[in-house]
Amino acid sequence: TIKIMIDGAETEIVKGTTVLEAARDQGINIPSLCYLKGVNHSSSCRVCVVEVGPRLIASCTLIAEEGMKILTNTKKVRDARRTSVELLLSDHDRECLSCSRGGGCELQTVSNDLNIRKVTYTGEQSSREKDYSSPAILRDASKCILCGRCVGACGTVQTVGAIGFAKRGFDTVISTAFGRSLADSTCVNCGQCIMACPVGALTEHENISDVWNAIADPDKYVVVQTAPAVRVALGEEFGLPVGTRTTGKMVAALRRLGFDKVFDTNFGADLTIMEEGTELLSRLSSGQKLPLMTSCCPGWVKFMEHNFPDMLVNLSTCKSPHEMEGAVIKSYVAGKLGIEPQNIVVVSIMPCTAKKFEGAREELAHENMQDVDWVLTTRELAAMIKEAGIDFVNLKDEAFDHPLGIGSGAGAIFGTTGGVAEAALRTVFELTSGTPLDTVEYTAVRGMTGIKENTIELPDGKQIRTAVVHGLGNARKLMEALQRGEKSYDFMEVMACAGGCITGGGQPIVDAKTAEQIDIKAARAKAIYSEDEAQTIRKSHNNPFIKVLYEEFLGEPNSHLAHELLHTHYTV
Ligand code: HC1
Ligand code: SF4
Ligand code: SF4
Repeated sequence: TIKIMIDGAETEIVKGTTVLEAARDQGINIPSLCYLKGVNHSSSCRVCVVEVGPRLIASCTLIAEEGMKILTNTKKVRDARRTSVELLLSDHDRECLSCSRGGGCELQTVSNDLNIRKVTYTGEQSSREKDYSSPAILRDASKCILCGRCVGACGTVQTVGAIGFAKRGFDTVISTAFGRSLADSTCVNCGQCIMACPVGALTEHENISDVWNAIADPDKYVVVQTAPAVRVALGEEFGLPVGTRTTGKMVAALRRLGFDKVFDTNFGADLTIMEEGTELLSRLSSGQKLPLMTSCCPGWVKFMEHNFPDMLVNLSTCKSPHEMEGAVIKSYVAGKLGIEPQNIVVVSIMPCTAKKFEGAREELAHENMQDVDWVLTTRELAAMIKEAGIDFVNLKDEAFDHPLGIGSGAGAIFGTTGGVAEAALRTVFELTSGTPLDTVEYTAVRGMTGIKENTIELPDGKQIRTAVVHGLGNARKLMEALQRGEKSYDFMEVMACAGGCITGGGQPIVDAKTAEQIDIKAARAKAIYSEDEAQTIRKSHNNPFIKVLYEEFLGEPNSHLAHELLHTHYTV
């Protein structure tokens, strides 16, 4: 440890700590904008300056040294911070009342905290370009403050590098390579740039009015399904603590919004396990196309298409759970309800922006109909609930509709890293042994380590060498190791977002400071595992309605009909 003086008080800190971290530990709230722990450390905004000797220095990149004397609250410091923020505001589209980031904007918070009451500087305005090309992500340069947090998320964390700084000086912008549209870039639609953005420069491509229109259309039967990770985060949009489970309230709210049926994507996840588990066993016996790689994350699928096209054969042919569920809704359920599939609109509520892109992919259609018509993020669902005037926090719990409203605990854990692997192992193990498993928890695939390796021995002696990866930077590392022949597996679960879907690009946005204080991933993952523990049925093959669906309709896993409806191929 070393000793430093902050505002006249001596304090002992760990060597290597930045002045910003040291001050925040002392309860001194230094404002900042461009700093995002683990993502961006560029000190470009200069809002976090402090006085050290005669100089004003950005505290986010300043490593404290023994004996350093730091002043965080002098007139000189306050004036400099205010000037930096005023300059940002002078070139910012200040239509705050209609901005999607509204009260959650970090620029608004900082400018309020600094008591900025009017913007003194006015002058030339830089780029006002808006890019609406992507079905998933919108970019609005008029809101951009050039902090670089999105560039860190996309380049450093995800290793996609679809967006970066371009041009110089006053003309500097965040842009794609060669100024292409985002839809034409290497962007995989993961939305991690949105999660990093402190303002409203990056948002999802909203489909709220499309869904309101469908609900209002008397000729349409509108069915909604909700992803595993939505229920453990939606409450945050209504002020509930991170990690609150709101499954019953979410269902009640969806009914009040006017959806005709409220189904659970956890059912689709169980169906995926039946299909993918069977596919794994058959690839294991043939020894072909191993490792089998999961295909439920559309960010990962597109990352593969751009970066590892020769390994696309390794992807599971399974559609993702909500796509499978959409296909079942427009075939089996349509038949049961006596409704023409063309008159059914399937809406998926997802923690994910890439699912918007996935929903529109031609590989995910059947008889010229998309399996899923609209995808809304957790944030868009919250916006609809607010618009409808529903008092979410005080809603009484309601249950999902039948028949696609039953999901097992195995389906529930899909929402966190390791969940798909654990769910698959529960079923594959039991189906090969023929006897029930005593312990259902495979803790080896749990936790937030970036790459988790584990070998599972099946009762018949077969081994499944498993790797669980989350975050595309980790996925790239592992894929390159596979290519070099340094690694070899039978089964790989890959999720584009660090932590899995619980921190997907469509989830409630957590500001930079809160993210330092609360372990968001751990809190939401804990809630997901509680969802699993609360179920009496914890294995996909024991879901009673999965059994009925195979008996009445699909035949058996990987049957001809199952292939036609529930599987696809990605090629480039
Ligand atoms: Fe996910 Fe999935 S878990 S992809 O990560 O396989 O979005 O939550 O719905 O489809 O089930 C997302 C989450 C989600 C699918 C499932
Ligand atoms: Fe990069 Fe993901 Fe944002 Fe696309 S959505 S620009 S891949 S961070
Ligand atoms: Fe979407 Fe989940 Fe993949 Fe993230 S990990 S891109 S939220 S499917």
